[in-house]
Amino acid sequence: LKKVADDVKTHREERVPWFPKKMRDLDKCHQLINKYEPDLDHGHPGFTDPEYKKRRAFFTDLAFNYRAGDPLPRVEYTAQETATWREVYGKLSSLYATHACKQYLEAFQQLEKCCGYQEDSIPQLQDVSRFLKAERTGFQLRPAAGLLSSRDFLASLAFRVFPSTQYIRHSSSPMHSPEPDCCHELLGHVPMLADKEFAQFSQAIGLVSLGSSDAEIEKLATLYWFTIEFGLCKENGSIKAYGAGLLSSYGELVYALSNKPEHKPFEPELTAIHAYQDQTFQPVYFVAENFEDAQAKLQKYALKIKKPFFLHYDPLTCSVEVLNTA
Ligand code: TIH
Ligand code: FE2
Repeated sequence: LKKVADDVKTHREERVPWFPKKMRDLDKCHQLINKYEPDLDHGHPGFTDPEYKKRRAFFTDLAFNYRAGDPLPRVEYTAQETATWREVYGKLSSLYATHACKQYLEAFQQLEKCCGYQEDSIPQLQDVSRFLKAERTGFQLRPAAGLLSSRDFLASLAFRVFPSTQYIRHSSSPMHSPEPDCCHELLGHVPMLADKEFAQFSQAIGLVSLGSSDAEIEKLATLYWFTIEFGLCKENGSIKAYGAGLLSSYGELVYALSNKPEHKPFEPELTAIHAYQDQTFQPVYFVAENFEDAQAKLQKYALKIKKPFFLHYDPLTCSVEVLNTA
């Protein structure tokens, strides 16, 4: 089913895909890609675990019942879930000093100091969201039931809203998960969202996506994938990770910075059409000079996407103004 705009038309009366104009509209942006869920994916580590599937249904309900403005639900995690977190946290935090970019390390320290990041308990989305919003970049979290469609996911970023899953990966596979989970959000995304330049870069991709065609969304999602999820960047002559999919997977973080995969320079035109892997490790990673440069390149790329209107984001009302050029 395609959502169609009621209020934006091109000069030829072609219809522009519906898109959210204000934060509340994100309540309608929850289309899921469920091919990697434990219920449907035979390769999922939780596929044969009925207890795990039951627990996941609880988290699905939490996310679907959430509406913009509600407090983020607080969850009491089980001993087994906390044990999985402990293992992931312990293993990964031993790698960060050598593998993560400086922006990540800075934020991670802050999160340990001010936001209860530690291996003995899983941080609550509510506390983390408040920290990001009130003290760092204005980004806030919103519960997601799983992997969202690219269009809905990218649209959220335009409003500095980051959809976050709240369940944890299956205990049998702590070092890599085929789908996002709270380890991925909390250890991969959150520290980067605390960085001002990175937050701006993330919102910029989101804004470009609003009202774009399906073909453009596909390219933007690929750009998103090779930057925010699996991006590498230069730092004092060496290469570090800033992509969340790397920073939350011990296995892939080690692999990405080894000499096994290919490293290519980040060039939006080429990166946007590169094939990607969403089940195992990437065969290629793209290396940015720095976030400023990545954003400048992205803006240049965005200018070439033809849309029959201009968008202006108003941070005071958290809404986009649509200026029709037709
Ligand atoms: N593979 C990541 C992890 O193990 O944490 C999770 C994902 C990132 C992107 C898609 S799934
Ligand atoms: Fe992610």
